[in-house]
Parts: sequence; structure tokens; C-alpha cells
Amino acid sequence: MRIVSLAGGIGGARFLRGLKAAAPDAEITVIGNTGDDITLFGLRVCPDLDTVMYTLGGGINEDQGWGRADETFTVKEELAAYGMEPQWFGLGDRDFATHIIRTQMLAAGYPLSQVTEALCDRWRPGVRLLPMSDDRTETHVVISDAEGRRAVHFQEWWVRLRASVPAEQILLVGAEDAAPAPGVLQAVGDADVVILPPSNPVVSIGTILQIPGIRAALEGKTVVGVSPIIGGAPVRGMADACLTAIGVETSAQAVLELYGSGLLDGWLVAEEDKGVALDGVAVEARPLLMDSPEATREIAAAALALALSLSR
Ligand code: FO1
Repeated sequence: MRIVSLAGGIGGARFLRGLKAAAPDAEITVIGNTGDDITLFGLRVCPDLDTVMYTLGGGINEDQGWGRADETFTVKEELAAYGMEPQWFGLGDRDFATHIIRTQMLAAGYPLSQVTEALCDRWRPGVRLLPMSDDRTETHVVISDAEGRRAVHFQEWWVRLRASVPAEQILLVGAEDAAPAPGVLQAVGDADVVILPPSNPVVSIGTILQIPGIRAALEGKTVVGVSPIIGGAPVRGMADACLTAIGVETSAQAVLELYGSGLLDGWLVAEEDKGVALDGVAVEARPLLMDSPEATREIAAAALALALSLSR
């Protein structure tokens, strides 16, 4: 069975671990968000690709959900000693190796999709991990504060500002000129089902859907999403700040409507959100807290079962 999943960030990566456990024989292709990517100290950092790669490859810092386990920060401390900015992004020594190899391969002319494949040769995540695009795109956030109205990189808003300053606009720079990475549309076309994990609907799933051609390709498939909002609050991260930024209420109903019945055939919601409904979408309520590997596997299995029941 061939499954395609769009993923970004910590929740998405954890869900994918459950999906692998729920469908051990399936061929899973993950289309990873690259809007979070940032260049720091001359190195290209791809947080959402690395989070999926490390989480599924067994190298993730489990408590944080990002970065490597058993990490040290000597290089970061040395950079700070030189007064190098920014100091608000926690790049560890082990993690630096990933960014050095990625940057070296990109500079040699390899597209991000081939770089990601090469890095996954070591980590063996057990899924095919494709960037949403080989073309450079970045999520920037328009804010107004003491320094005036300006656009900052998503990571600065997310990590340095902790989304404490309202985002007046969230935009994916470069989206209109970006093409899906090689293999992305083919994987969607070949998929038996498509599963949208409980990733951030704006800056992860929403970003991937902005790459020309991806949403249209998905609309022809059986797609089941898992709500990232339980009882009016995001489980993790700051999806509420992102939803507010685009004028969407933080609820399972509002995210269902944001994705729309053109995209979704099924929607898994938490029991607190049982009343959620939209014509043309099969809504199922069940516990959605991924608070253990077993719980995560059961949620993924429920999403998969719903998708298979709708795909006949
Ligand atoms: N998130 C933080 O909250 N603080 C950090 O210092 C931080 C560093 C970092 C380094 C590498 C990496 O791959 C991810 C990192 N993240 C950090 C998480 C990152 O901001 C988010 O994972 C995504 O960009 C949003 O899903």
C-alpha cells in the first residue's frame, strides 16, 4: 500500500512514527515543509526535514522534538564568544554536521531533494522524504514593534520572539516561482491514500499546499487529516498564533473549513470536538493526544482506516 503524508515540525514527525508502526509494510512518502528553512553562519538549515529525518531515524532529541539527542553546543558557544549573531537559534555540534554536508552538496549543485536522499542514506528513516520543492522558499512574518513594521524570518518570529508579537501577515517568499520537487506529484498520483498529520495548518501543511500543483494533485486523491486543535487549543507549538494571523479561529471546525471539502475526504477530531461537521467530509471523533507511541500508533491507524474506508 502506498501512503503519502505532508509533514512539518514536531507533531508531524511524531505522527509519522505512529504511521510507520500502524502500517509497517506500507511504502510511505513524506512531503516535507521547507518554508522554515534558514541560512545561518553560511549554512542551510532545514528544520522540518531534519525533524522528520532524526525522529524516524532515531537521532532526535525526544524531549525537545527537534535537534539531536546527546547534543553539545561548543561551536555555538565559540560563535557567541566572537559575538556572532544570531545566538537565539540552538544549533548543536552534531546538528552542525548535517548543515555542513547539506550546504556543501547544495554548493556543488545537488538539488535539495538529492541532498535529503543522501542524508537519509545514513539515517534510514524508513520513509521516502522529499522536500516540497527544490526551489528556495522561506516563510517570513510581517510584524510591527519598536523597530517599526518589517518582515522577519519565520524562525525569528517563532524562536526569538516566541510568536509574542502578532503576525500581521505570514507569507511564503518564492512560492509563486517554486515547483514541486521531483517525485512529489508522481508520489501523490501513485498514492492509495493521503494522510495529513496534526502539523501546523498554516506554516507547515498550509505552506506545502502553496507550492503550485500540490493542492490540485491532492484534490484528486482520498485525503484524511488529523486535527491539530483539541478543544480550541493547539496540542503543541503555536498554531493558534498562526491561525489568528490569517483570521482563522483556533478550532477543529475552522481548520476543517480552512482545508476545505475540496481537499479533505475525512477529518479525525478529538472527542471534545465531536460536533464538527462539513458537507462532503466524513468526520470521526476519537482520543487524539499523542502521549505515547501506542496512542500515536492508534491515532495513525484510525486515520489510515478512515482513509481506506473512503477510498473504495
Ligand atoms: N526551536 C526552538 O524553539 N528553539 C531553538 O533554538 C530551535 C533550534 C533548532 C535547531 C535546528 C532545528 O532543526 C530546529 C530548531 N528548532 C528550535 C525548532 C524549529 O524552530 C521548529 O522545529 C520548526 O521550524 C517549526 O516546526
